[in-house]
Amino acid sequence: MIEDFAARLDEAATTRKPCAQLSADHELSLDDAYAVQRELVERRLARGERHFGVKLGFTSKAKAAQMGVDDVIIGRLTSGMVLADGDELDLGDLIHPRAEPEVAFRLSRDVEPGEAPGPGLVDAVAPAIEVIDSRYRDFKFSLADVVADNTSAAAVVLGQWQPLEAGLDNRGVVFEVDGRIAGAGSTAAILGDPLRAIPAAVRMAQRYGLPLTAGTVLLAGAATPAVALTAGTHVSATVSGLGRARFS
Ligand code: OOG
Repeated sequence: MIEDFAARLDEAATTRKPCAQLSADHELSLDDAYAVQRELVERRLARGERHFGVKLGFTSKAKAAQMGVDDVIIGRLTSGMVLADGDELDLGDLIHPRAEPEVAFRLSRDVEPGEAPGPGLVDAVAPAIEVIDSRYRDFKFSLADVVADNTSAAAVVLGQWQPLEAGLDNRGVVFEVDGRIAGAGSTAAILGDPLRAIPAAVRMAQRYGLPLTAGTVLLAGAATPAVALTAGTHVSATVSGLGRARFS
């Protein structure tokens, strides 16, 4: 079952044809869903992609309400998802992509299995944009469905890294499409303080066996609801004091 489900989601992504929710005709536990996610990511790695990071989802109440779910989830980022700042994203590779402004952290060293998340694990922070693209029809899913689908992860753009600083808890976030404001909020939307995403990501990664090696990027989750992408637009996310991330 796990293999079949991963194959179904992988095919939806590679052929750009959305599929039915797995939970529509199967009881899918959260553990099963993380097993499907692992298998799905293994397929990317088998095609030559490398581990890049982990991402949290539904760390913001607005996001969770937008999608009708209310638990934090974790997924994985691979090298094939990474765009350089200012690069072009090809919408033809995606089904119904949406973008959201985020904050990214970087692990300074390997986290040992079972190690409690403490200070010094993260040495850098950057503004980021995550592109999500549900492999399910109409972007509709249950919590287990979206976990199996690697939390809708599709692409990520990071701005400049800078040394981790204190006081990230209430920074203005402005999300622009072609210079018009498409979303605005505060980093407070991310678990009250995006720094809380660090222990949350470490605990969830340890629980579900996601890698936490030195250099792993942690995406803390969206600060505003996601915005559907249309061709030919310029998208940017600015986090006060951290600068901006962009793509076209
Ligand atoms: C799931 C991913 C949500 C976030 O930042 O909350 C997410 C989805 O909405 O498709 O990445």
